[in-house]
Amino acid sequence: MINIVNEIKNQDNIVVFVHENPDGDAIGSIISLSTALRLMGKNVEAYVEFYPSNNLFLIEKAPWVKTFDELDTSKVYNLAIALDCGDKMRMGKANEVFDKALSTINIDHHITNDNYGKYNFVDAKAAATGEIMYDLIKMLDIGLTTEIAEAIYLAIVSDTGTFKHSNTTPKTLETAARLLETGIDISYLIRKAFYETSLERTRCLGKVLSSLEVELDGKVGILHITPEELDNYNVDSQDLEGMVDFSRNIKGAEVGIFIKPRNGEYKISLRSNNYVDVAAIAGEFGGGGHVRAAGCSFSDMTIEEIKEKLLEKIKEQI
Ligand SMILES: [Mn+2]
Repeated sequence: MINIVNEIKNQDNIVVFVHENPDGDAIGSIISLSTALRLMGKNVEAYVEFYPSNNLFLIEKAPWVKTFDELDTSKVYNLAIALDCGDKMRMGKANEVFDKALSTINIDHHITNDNYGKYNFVDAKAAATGEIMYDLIKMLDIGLTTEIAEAIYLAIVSDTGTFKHSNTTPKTLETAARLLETGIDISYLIRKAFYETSLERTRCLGKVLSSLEVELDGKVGILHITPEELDNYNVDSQDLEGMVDFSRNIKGAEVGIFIKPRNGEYKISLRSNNYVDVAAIAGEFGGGGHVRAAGCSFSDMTIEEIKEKLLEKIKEQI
């Protein structure tokens, strides 16, 4: 980590990226680090693929975080920093800019990360990249402002499912305690990020739930929505986040699957409760993630064919 701290201190003209389809950890990490770099007086730019609607309330306070629409892929930065991005290709369009940068840093907590940066810090024990941001920002000698604390808190509660997933460690809670000491309004933050929802999303959830099927003696719950069905609802693909949990929360289920359309293919969310390694299953199909939460994509296949492929692999672990 000290190499990374020194590199950041010595550099200027910095760009920060996170993975495509950014989640709360990605958003919280990019806001917290870019805020800290600005407080250090650095020229810093930050780009995400799009703004997830449930995190807009925080992004609005960090107007320098732009979307890919404004990313100039020909620009050469002195330093590019990738956060929460287990695979370089998951940066999407930003990957090209990352490659061109004169120096690169990769900070992440995905166990599958292959250290693609010039400087790397990958801690698979960290519950969220936001947890690493807390340590990094402290080492950069930047105080914990309300803005930084809110962003890191969002990152941590997003990846731990508000401290209920097994990745939550004593260190996670200690970090959260330090964030709470700044006086941030955590109940407002959690309501905005996790519970407030649109009428359209609630209606779409009804459709998704009605697709439920159970397989392998009730050990696998499967949800899906087709592109045609999705067209009937005014929702974005990020509005479908979290729906997968309904399939793994059924009593007796070990694995939950949600098959949803995204960019002309099917994106698969996989979750497990106790013993199935869904990262390994996603890995079989070119995806990745964590042991209990992973994802992959399929193109040119029907939902039935996808289910069959996934069940074949899941069967080996059940
Ligand atoms: Mn993460």
